[in-house]
Amino acid sequence: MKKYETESIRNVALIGHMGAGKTSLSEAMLFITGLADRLGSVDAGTTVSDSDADEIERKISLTGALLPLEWRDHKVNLIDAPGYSDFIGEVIGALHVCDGCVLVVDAVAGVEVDAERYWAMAGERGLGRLIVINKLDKEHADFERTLSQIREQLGSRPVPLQIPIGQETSFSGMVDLLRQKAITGSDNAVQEGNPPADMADAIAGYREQMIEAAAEAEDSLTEKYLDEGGLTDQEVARGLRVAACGGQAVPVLCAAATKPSGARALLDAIVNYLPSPGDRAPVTGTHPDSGDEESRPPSPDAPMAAQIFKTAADPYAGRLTYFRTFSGSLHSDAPAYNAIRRARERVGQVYVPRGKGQEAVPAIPAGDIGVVAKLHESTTGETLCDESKPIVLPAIDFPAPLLAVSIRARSKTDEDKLGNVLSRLVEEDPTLRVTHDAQTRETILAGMGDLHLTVALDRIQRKFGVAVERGEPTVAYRETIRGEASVQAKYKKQTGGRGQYADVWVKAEPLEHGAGFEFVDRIVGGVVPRNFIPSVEKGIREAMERGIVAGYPVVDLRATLYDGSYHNVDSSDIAFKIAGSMAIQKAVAEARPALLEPIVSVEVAASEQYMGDIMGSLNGKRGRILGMEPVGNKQVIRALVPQAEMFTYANELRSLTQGRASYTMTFSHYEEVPEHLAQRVIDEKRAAREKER
Ligand SMILES: Nc1nc2c(ncn2[C@@H]2O[C@H](COP(=O)(O)OP(=O)(O)OP(=O)(O)O)[C@@H](O)[C@H]2O)c(=O)[nH]1
Ligand SMILES: [Mg+2]
Repeated sequence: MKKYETESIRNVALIGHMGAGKTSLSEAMLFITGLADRLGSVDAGTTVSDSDADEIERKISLTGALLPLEWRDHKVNLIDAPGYSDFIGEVIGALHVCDGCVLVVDAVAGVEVDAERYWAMAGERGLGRLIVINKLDKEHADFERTLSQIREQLGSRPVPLQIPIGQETSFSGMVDLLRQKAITGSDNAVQEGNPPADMADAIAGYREQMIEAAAEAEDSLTEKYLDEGGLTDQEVARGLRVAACGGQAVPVLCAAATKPSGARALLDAIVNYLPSPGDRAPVTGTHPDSGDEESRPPSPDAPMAAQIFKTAADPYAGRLTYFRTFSGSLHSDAPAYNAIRRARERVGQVYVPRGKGQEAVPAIPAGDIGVVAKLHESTTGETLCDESKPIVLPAIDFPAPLLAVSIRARSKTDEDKLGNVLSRLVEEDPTLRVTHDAQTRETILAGMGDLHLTVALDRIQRKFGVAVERGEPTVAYRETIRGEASVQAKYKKQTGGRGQYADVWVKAEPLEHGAGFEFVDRIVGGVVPRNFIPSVEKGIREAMERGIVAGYPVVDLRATLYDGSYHNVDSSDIAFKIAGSMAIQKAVAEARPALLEPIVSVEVAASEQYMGDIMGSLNGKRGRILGMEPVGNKQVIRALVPQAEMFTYANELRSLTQGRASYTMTFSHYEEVPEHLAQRVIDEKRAAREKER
């Protein structure tokens, strides 16, 4: 691959609801650019992107695939993200390092719930955005209906750059509205011609909308349009680029990925309308020592700053680290500095994927994305930089897990390996967490949902050869407080020789939902010596992590250390840690503790006749119905339901509707568990611990 300037790079995430056709579309792009010698298919398990055994088996994407390709003297770093919301961590990682995205929407199913979610995430991050309406060749495809869903559900202004010629089985290509040409045939043998005569009105109407959207994007274009009543093709393109980058309007393209049709025009649109890394404002981070803000421009000559967005365990190559260079250049066989760990890394050979293979490169300059094997220290979210110009870029915000299962190795030998395997798994996937319940002696694996955990357990078996059994699902309850309490805790022990002494006063107050934990040090006059204060905090944190009332982590709480006393000889770190732990346990117990449970947002789609039964069953699960609306020939019910009630929903819904309904479930927020149920949860957890003893 030749060398590309920052302006000629496009980092683009392909996002969308599960099964919309992202992988098929990526495969089509690889095929027409010569990086795949034949057009692979998801159904046959032959795509470049879905190449893991578990992706092939399930026919869905489970990880984001980095697929660099070259088009019209540009380098396009495509990241084909999974659609299934359990794998949202991969979407977040991809959006973090991309400047633009393409939302793929299924013309049959329309705009679905995860499309809405990922679209909003891309918008919040200020990415340039395009939409492709795919599967136009499929029965029940509807271009116009999808456009109105984009307007209503995504709250965006769709501006078609193309309109389909025919639809469903009669789909034969599209009209390029800017050039007013019909593009037919498959992508590797396209034919251009005059548009069908009966489409003249539609073309004129959509073309007008497109020109207006371009004119409104920039003041000078608006003026010209108003004065002269038109714009040149170049001006339209310029306006569309401004609109796509700023979000005022969204260029929409057409595709039938598996034909393949639409991939060429999509690549053109990516190059023409999405931003380059050079269009980005400088990245900002902090200096690891002073904490002062630092910024780095997207220029290959500036000091280096690169961020890791993905870590993968490759059975042959070992640990693979995917990174984007935001500033400067990350060179092969050169040192790099991880400022947060204060560690030097030896970077080996850097490379970029190329189709199913890879290509070694001397460096990854600002704006580009690359891979390196066998870094020892650094993991996902961390920054690599010049040691003389250290910077820490903001961490990538991955969501906390929602569902947990207990796991157990099948044999003693596997048990010995399990710990190591789990830590590698967690390193690969920042949305997985492993905890050990010291009291029940269980290992708990927590993730984003059932499929996420199933895939993780399969990987333990398949990739690392360790056989594991899965226990009962457990809800990731949390504890919090509703009131305040100020308490004293004194830890004092006098056993021959040196004793132990620590005395602290701690106040606990509730914080708003999602605020986490805050420790405030209000000690004056050295009544608790400076050097012991971190131990108090540590004791508090550890007790909160273990849980106080029911053994679930305590969240959304501020602990203020405001008084205490010490002993010249007997006070120690450990004594203050124990006192901190005792204090928070006492304070939480007195501050009206409450249990929180995860609430999921559920969307069920089925035909009208099943609506009554579906609503009845959701109501029976403490669900709150938010609304119902027709989508295509179905009704979609939206509801908020406690996750604890939803474990067997797949089976229930199947029997309620003879398998004719589908549903999606995504985490929404935490809510207090009603009092009468909370006691039961606490008792059950206690009983489980008793049993293990
Ligand atoms: N008829 C038709 N089928 C398509 C088209 N695009 C994709 N498909 C089929 O739709 C299914 C899902 O396609 P994928 O490319 O895996 O979709 P995806 O968006 O990558 O799915 P996830 O990664 O699992 O979210 C496969 O069976 C494809 O063959 C299309 O344009 N027309
Ligand atoms: Mg896919």
